[in-house]
Amino acid sequence: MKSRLIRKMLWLACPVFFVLAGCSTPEPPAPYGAVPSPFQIEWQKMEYYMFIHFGPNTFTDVEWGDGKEDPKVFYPTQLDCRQWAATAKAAGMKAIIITAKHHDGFCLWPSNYSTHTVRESLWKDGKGDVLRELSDACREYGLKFGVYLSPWDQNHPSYGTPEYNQIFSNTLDEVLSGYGEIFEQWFDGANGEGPNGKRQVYDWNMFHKTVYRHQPHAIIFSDVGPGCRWMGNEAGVAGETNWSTMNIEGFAPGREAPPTRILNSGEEGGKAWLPAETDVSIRPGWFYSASTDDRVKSLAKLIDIYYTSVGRNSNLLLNVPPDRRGLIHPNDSARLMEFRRMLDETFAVDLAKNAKFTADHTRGSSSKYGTKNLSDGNFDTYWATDDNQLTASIVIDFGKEQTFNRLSLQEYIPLGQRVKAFSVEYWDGSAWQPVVRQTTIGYKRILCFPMISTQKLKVHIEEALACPVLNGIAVYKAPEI
Ligand code: OTN
Repeated sequence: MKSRLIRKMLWLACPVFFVLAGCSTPEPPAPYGAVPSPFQIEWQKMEYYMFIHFGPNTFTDVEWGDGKEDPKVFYPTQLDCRQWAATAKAAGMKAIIITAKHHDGFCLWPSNYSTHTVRESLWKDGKGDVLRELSDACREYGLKFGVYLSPWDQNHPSYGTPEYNQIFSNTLDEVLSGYGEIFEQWFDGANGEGPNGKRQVYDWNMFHKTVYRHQPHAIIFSDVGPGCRWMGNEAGVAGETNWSTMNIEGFAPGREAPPTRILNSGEEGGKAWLPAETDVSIRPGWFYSASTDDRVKSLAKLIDIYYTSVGRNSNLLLNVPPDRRGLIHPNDSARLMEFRRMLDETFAVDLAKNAKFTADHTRGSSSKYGTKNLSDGNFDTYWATDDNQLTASIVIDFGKEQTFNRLSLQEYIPLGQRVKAFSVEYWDGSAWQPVVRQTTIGYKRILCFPMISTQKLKVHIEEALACPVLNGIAVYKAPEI
């Protein structure tokens, strides 16, 4: 009787013992290296949005105007920004960024700092404002709105003088204070100044201060950000290795940009958090041309681009150029809807949603950092290992044979980007067989491979700069194209 009473008292005392012995939940991993701002995190979650190249080039059939075009050539007969916004929304895009001022210096709004604007055009008798119509349409359709302003301006008489920097800053003032929230400010680094051209020394500090004065949360795009970076080509192909970190000291957009291989892959351990943005056009050119109506990128090509951009830790900025009516051409919108349907079909069902995830290492053996966080759909819960544990394996047991050809992995980037190499294997019933060995993960890495049928899949983190922290693993079956 006495011994039973003692045993019962010990069991009751047990939890108190553990608490007193300090067996509490371990602290979260400390952030590693450069980490994103809250605004860069929200930007990264947008993943896919529309670029619009529209201006005099639409009517002159060139990619780079020379600033000498007559403003009267700009005359869209049926301009409808709501059609652009409705198309982007139906395509599953989250925003529209428009070339408010391209290299020809033509302003899509009646700027007080230029005479090469819609005011001097025939459109709406010079009383129109494309930025007003598009920003209103984006608001109506629940899309974010962004602007591209080319620092290079072949029309402005002050270009090439110190005074031009203030004039460009004034145009930024107008655009960034007059059309509501701007989620992204896009600075093209293209600059075709030749030996006869006027060479402009840009005051980037002034430009950035102007942006943040009006739009403190805006993501500034350029070769070297500071919000996001160009990923080094216009083919839609981010690096298989793609770090969202980079060193930008001593670099500037355009001629003084880092080498494209660095832009493409980022830099392991880079001091700045500078995620990649992949900009690519649905047509061969950036502006509309009737000659390319039958050269809209194929569905297969767009799918490839999705996996070499969003599937490689980069956002996808897909350019869709409105035609001379001021409308998105039916060939482009039809392809965008095919693309949307294919993405929806591919990612409709996560085959790992109800699978059993087990890891050989879990931080503090605590469920707070357990593998259940990998399939709960919550961005802010994650699996992690102890600080000194840089390798680990996660086995996904589907409970029955599953057939699939896509694997999506996500790191919890608020704590930095850590994974340097990983491999994937499947169980063939008696042994583990290799699927793929890759490098970085980042915000999102989607692996494509031939159809596999198995009950178990293993993800092995082979090398990491700090303890791995993953907040998502998913498995999909994409239709064969
Ligand atoms: O002729 N170009 O200027 C050019 C050709 C091929 C690829 C890019 C460029 S320009 C380049 O555009 C990027 C955005 O797509 C960035 O703005 C870079 O700064 C700019 O140099």
